[in-house]
Amino acid sequence: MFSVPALNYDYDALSDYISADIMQLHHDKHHQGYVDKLNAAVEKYPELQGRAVEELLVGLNSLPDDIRTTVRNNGGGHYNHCLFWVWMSPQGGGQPSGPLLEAILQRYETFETFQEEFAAKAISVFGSGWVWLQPNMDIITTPNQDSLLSSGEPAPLLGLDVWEHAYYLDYKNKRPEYIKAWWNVVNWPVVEARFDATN
Ligand code: MN3
Repeated sequence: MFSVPALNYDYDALSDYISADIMQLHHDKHHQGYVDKLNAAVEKYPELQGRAVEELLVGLNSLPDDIRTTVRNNGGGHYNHCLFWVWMSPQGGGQPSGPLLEAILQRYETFETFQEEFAAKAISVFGSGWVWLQPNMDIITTPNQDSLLSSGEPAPLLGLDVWEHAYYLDYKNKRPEYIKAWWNVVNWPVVEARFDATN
């Protein structure tokens, strides 16, 4: 059975940028909803039980027809959100350092240019989706809760949820303001460790 991991910080820990109301709803209701639907789908197939969510997403096309879309949406939602919670921290913000910063600068010349390109991609997502930084420094988007793992991509280094549920209570329709604020909570040491692990 899959479960929603506890946050490493209090619901109000990011409240200068993301309110406790959003964090609680997003974590306890939205993420829990993905987990409940994922569990209900996998329950029908004993042979799938015990598989990691990553395995299910990588092998999406070989899953039984009747649960493939459910796993795509809710397995993807579970995987994406597990990462999202640890990509944020009340001690976050600033810039990365070390090899990750070097790779960003090699590709984007300045950290600010990287942030601008990431924000532009995040703003470009029509409707609900995510924007990702990949190990090769590409910035790409996915619709809905689609996981990069299902399209043969490596696991992302960093990602931002641009579903309205992630920001609407605080920022209303102003997605660019949410993106700008979010940089202040990005947990760069986690992103650096993910990058180091790919090299
Ligand atoms: Mn979300």
